[in-house]
Amino acid sequence: MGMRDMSRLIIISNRVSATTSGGSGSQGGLAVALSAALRESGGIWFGWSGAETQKFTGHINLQRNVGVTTATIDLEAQDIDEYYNGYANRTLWPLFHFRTDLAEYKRGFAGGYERVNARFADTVSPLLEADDLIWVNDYHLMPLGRELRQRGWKNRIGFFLHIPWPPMRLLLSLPSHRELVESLFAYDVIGFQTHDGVETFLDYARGELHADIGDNGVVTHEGQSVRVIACPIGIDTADFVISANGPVAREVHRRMRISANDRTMIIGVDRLDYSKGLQERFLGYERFLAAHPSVQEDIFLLQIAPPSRSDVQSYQEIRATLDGLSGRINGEFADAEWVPIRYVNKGYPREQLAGMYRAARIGLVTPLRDGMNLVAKEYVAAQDPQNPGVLILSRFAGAAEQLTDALLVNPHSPEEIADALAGALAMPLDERVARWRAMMDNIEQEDVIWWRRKFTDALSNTLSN
Ligand code: ADQ
Repeated sequence: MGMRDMSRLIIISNRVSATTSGGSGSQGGLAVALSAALRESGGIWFGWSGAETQKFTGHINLQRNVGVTTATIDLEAQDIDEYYNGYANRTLWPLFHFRTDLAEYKRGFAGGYERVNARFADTVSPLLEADDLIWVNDYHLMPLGRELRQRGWKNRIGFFLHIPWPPMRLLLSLPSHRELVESLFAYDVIGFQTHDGVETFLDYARGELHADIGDNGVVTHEGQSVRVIACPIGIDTADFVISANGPVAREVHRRMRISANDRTMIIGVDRLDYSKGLQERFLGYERFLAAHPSVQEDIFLLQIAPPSRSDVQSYQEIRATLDGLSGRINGEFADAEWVPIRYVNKGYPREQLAGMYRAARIGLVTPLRDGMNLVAKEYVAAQDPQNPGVLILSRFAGAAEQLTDALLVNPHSPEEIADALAGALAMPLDERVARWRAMMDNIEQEDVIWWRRKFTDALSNTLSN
């Protein structure tokens, strides 16, 4: 219908990370892709600046960089505590990653979440125009669509969830689960990473709300309809391939080979988060070392894990656990010339990361739950087509729906991880190439631009609530 060409796009997310350059740098693929979308259609990216202010004023900091306008607000300490560190990262994140043991339910968190969502709606409203396409991102902002409707906005408003949708029985443990889910019916389209996410959402809509499930994923509840779609996020594949072949990546690759001293490298790259299965990964790797003494010193694991959300206690705890575990495994197996795990707590620019992925014979990606997992896709995109490495991937990453040619493992089983490592090390070149080609076909077709178009087309073509 061409609506996409006519409407401005308004992207709203917790944080704003528009790129100032055209592409590369240390920016993630998401920022690159969304910035490109904004440049095409015109529009604004709105969110929290990341900064704290004494008293919330609703003052908007507008900036224009290379065709992209960003609009950011500062939040008060109490907002950051209750909304960001509280409800988003101590309630919803653990619950949606199946960690009911870590989820904390406090009325103050829920109140802060509602307050900040209302503040987002109040402050973004003066920037909106009647035919803007509004795209709300992620679990921090689930009630924002409802807040905008209450302020009279009749635009098409869509919501994309970057993390998994939890099973109904788990979601029922959230005190305000019903209100939260009902608020989603203010949207016109809800996007999930996987078909599994769509099905799990429909389970709740059917089982708890007794909603009507129609054709084409349209769900109707108390007179409001929303369309639910699976829309898996991809990476900026073309750009990542260029990075992996560029001078920075090649230099990193060369230096990694020297420092590896002919040993085979296994790589893991994750934010330091309990959902990423780092502990289970180390234990699986330990199991492999113990079972294969003869190849022990021919391999090593490079685990890159920059700390995140360090104001939250469970993140301090997982960090301490991993410090202890990597130390214990290294102490147990290392000798004067070799350590089994190189454990690094910092981030790297994308070009350097691409070179490290390419230098690794195995990409080890073992989250216990993950909405998608872009590292798995980046690892594949960075490989040498003539001599590609092997991806070992958790069945519980959203990416496993698409990357069925990875070696899929249950990350809770150290034996499965150890077996997959043995299988990957022994895999002949023709099988490596065939598996890599099949995965790369998907990563090329369903890249981040495909994802963004799929979502905005669905939103453009859906009648507004
Ligand atoms: P994350 O949980 O952050 O994202 P992921 O999808 O793996 O997880 O994305 C991480 C990004 O950060 C990747 O682009 C990666 O290269 C980068 N990164 C990680 N460690 C890094 C390091 N040490 N140095 C530099 N860069 C690093 C959430 C969801 C995911 C979902 C994404 C996008 O949890 O499931 O895939 O959003 O929707």
